[in-house]
Amino acid sequence: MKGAFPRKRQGSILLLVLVLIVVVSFALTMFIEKAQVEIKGEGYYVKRAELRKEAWSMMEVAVAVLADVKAIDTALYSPSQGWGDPLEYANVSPREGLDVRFEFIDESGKVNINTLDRDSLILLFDELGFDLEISSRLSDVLLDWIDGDDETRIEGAESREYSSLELDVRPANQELKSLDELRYLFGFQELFFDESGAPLPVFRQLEQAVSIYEVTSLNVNAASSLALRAIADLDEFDKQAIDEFLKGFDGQLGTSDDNYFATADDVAAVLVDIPEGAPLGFQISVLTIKVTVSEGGYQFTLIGTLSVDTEAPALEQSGGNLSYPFLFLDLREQPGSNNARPL
Ligand SMILES: [Ca+2]
Ligand SMILES: [Ca+2]
Repeated sequence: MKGAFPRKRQGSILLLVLVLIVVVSFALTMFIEKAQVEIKGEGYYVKRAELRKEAWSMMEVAVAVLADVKAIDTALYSPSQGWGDPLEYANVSPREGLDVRFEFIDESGKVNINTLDRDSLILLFDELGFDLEISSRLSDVLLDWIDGDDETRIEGAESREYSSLELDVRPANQELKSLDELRYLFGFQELFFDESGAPLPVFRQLEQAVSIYEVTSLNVNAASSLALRAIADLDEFDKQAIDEFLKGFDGQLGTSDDNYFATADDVAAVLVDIPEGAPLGFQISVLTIKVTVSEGGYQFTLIGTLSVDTEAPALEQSGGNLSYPFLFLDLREQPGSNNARPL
């Protein structure tokens, strides 16, 4: 016997050491992986903060450009006035590597869904391709959601009907605050959203035709054919005449010779037979600006809706001298789950 331990004992110590090495390396690997995930997470927040700042600055650029154009032309009619590309207009270049995209949505070219009566709603859903049975059901459900009472229309739904659902949903009994709210209404979810809750193409079509903002006269420069039909009583022929005028001589939209209606005479010249009392205008009253900045596989979106006719009240700190050119009706960052995500 030479060693202090018998051979068998030495074998089990060796095994113990090996096991320890395996455990330690496993723990180390786990630690490194976790640290990597945390570093990635940290990077995400840093990037989001950075892109948020850029998006807000770009929103300021867009608003400044709109204010400038409005000061010169006295009103906003259409991006063809030159504000469609705010960076070019203002001669501002984003810092290197940053991609900036602007999207303008003229809410005054749409119908306020909250004020449509049953017949107009049925027409709207019919235009979106639903049959009469579905269209009239959707209309009743929507009207019950908006009306202040708790009496169920023939095909509608009030809190009694919603109480049979697993989800804790009740009619708002007030106007829609956002079109996204529609996902909670009976029947709308299946028809306008997919199983994961993402909007279907028909929801996008709806968004182009209606809005939740109060618009007193429809801007002919941006009016959807549905809006023209539903509230101005115009037909497809009139819409074609309008489109031809907007396209300019080359017959294409988005080129430098695009026209826009800037006076009542312009409208009268193109639409010879305007139905009496049709609420037709040629100016933008409510405009949504969507700014998306992206860099290095991350993007961030900021959305603002402003009333073009209304100046914001003067700031008290400026002694009443400094006022914002427009009144923001809504300003929101795209919900966190969709914002600043790696693309
Ligand atoms: Ca109701
Ligand atoms: Ca009701």
